[in-house]
Amino acid sequence: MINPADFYEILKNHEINCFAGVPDSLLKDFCAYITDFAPNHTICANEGNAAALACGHYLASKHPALVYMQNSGLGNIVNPLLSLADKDVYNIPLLLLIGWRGEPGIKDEPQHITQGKLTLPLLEVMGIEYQILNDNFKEQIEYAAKYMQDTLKPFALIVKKGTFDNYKLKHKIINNFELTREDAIKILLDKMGDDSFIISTTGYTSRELYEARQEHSHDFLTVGSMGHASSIALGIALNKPDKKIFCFDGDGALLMHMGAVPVIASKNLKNFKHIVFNNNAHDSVGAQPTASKFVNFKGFYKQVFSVSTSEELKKTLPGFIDLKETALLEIKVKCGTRSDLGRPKELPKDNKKTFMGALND
Ligand SMILES: Cc1ncc(C[n+]2csc(CCOP(=O)(O)OP(=O)(O)O)c2C)c(N)n1
Repeated sequence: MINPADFYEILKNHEINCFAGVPDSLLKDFCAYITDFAPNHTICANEGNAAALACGHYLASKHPALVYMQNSGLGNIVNPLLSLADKDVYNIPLLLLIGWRGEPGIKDEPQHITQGKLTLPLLEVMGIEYQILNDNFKEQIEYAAKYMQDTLKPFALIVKKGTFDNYKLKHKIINNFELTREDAIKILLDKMGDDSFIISTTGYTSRELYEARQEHSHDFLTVGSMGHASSIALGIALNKPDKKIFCFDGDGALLMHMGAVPVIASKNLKNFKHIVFNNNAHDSVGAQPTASKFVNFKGFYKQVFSVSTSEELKKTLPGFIDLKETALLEIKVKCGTRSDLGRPKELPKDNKKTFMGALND
């Protein structure tokens, strides 16, 4: 196992001292370490932003930055890798640190299986050289640094489950909000009525929604595709003007593809309601901060509500639900979930089938 502090020191020795990325559970200990110690560390809204930031860092410092991400972020990063950093475009080096979810032979959730199989082939087809990170990390970083210096090309280190030693974040986000996300979900379900359809975001939100309802036919639990739940909901709401469509979002997911918001607003839908559980963190992968503290949700739609207690939530809900226009409800919640939180028992394909059955009934 690699001690995150040792890994960080070796990177620094090679003048890799800018860090940018989107958190991942496999990288949680390293992410926590740099959150506590690296002066030049930016937690980005999506992986493409992180690659672009790294390119800017290189332009200004002549040193490559490290971009960390879960392999599901490869989709977001392909464009800046191929049209910015690529050797036939600006030819800019950056060191990718990629958490390998869905590694073949290791049991994982359905949304990681194909991505896991294709992680190495995707890098190969993009012409990105890589190594699987192991205990010889000193030599590996040395090799990567030399490769990047000689070729000015990106280089990737792939991180298998259990590669890093434990490191516990010291600078934890402490928000004192009263509500847990799970309590907020229960209050929402109580007031929304059984005929409402919910498209919920990836991570704890979907898992908690699944546990909170006995009957799942009205819930589309988006297990992957972080940041796209609201656009899935939009596609449904446009087709079903008589059905009440709710999107349950996270602040990290909302920020990842925030461009969806004005597009939803432009549709002027009566039946679309957007709800964001704002804990200022990527709670599902280690509670690393998001930038949501710096966002004023008030401008997102014409009607925006913000609550932080169960009392406020109960008071606000009837008016919010009955509004005949798209609106956002920000629910400020604390981080954390139950240690015995389960996962949906049905496969995503079965979820789709029952959901479509109810929606098209
Ligand atoms: C494209 C992509 N990048 C990264 C991840 C890893 N990931 C899964 S859940 C999550 C955090 C989501 O944060 P937020 O939406 O605020 O919800 P919370 O976990 O706080 O409830 C991340 C980064 C992912 N699934 N997809």
